[in-house]
Amino acid sequence: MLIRKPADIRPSEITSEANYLNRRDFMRAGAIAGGSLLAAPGLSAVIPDGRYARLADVAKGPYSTDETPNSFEDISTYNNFYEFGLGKSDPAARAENFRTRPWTIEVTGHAEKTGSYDFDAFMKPFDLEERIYRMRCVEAWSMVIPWVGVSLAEVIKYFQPTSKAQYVAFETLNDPEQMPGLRGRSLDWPYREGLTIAEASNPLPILAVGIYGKVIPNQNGAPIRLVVPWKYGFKGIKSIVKIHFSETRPKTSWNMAAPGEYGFYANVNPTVDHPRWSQARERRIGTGIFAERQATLMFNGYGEQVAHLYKDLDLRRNY
Ligand SMILES: Nc1nc2c(c(=O)[nH]1)N[C@H]1C(S)=C(S)[C@@H](COP(=O)(O)O)O[C@H]1N2
Ligand SMILES: [Mo]
Repeated sequence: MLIRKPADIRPSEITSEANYLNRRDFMRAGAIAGGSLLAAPGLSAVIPDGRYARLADVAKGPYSTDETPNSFEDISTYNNFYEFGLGKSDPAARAENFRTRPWTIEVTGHAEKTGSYDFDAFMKPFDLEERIYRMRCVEAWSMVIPWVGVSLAEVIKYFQPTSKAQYVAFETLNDPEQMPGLRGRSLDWPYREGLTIAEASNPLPILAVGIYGKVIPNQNGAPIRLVVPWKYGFKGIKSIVKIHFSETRPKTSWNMAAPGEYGFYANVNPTVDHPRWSQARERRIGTGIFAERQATLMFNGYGEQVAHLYKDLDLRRNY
């Protein structure tokens, strides 16, 4: 399959000021990224296939690491997105034509505001921020990713969960026509994840819509995916179509698939080994096969921001 790798995009296509999009153009750029529009008036500022269109009005957000980010190439070609296959290169190869417009996000459950939102309408109240975060996969590899997104805490506040809401649950699109991996029974589809309201209201998590200042590649969870940097990567559910405010703890995909291996909390914890491997160290993608594995940090190094959330929890049992 022929994919247009970032390396094949001329620098002039992605770095020119003319390619910066305002907020509204970004939404329309997404329409071309989904392949639904071949040409539209007023889109001359958009790079040819729209996919890597730059986002504008992105403020520098708090909590960014100053560690060296992984390359766009690493971030967009080494992925876990089982809806597109189990191999690390499957999502990049198979999600190229994934349609991310039109895109509807349904908000349901115990909240003052609920309803069905077109992606553009959903995004409108929120400000875009860059957050450069470490991501630690439960498989013991890690990356540093410069996300662009909106604060999940702001999103939660906007929908006004009622006092009954104890958790927020998310679901990925479930479209077997577009997602070849759904034919396999690797997980019980749709992919599901969830957080407590307290976790979701912490300032760290974001709903990401971009990487390196550009519209997020399909394989990374376009048009919108969760990022929770102190938890294992599998909490970062991709291509979200449902947000549900729930009184009870939601079922989550990896916990359902292997409850003895993956818990609900899934906080990065180097002292609790996976039953089949150690979680003490991690391989930073891009450092080369001979690079030494680095120590994994409790809460992936974000303890200062989140340890208080778990002061009454036995982190060895309630993993
Ligand atoms: N819907 C969905 N979301 C998903 C996954 C998946 O298979 N399906 N994989 C998870 C895992 S295990 C990881 S490590 C991250 C990987 O995100 P990335 O490919 O953008 O680095 O996505 C998470 N979100
Ligand atoms: Mo992962």
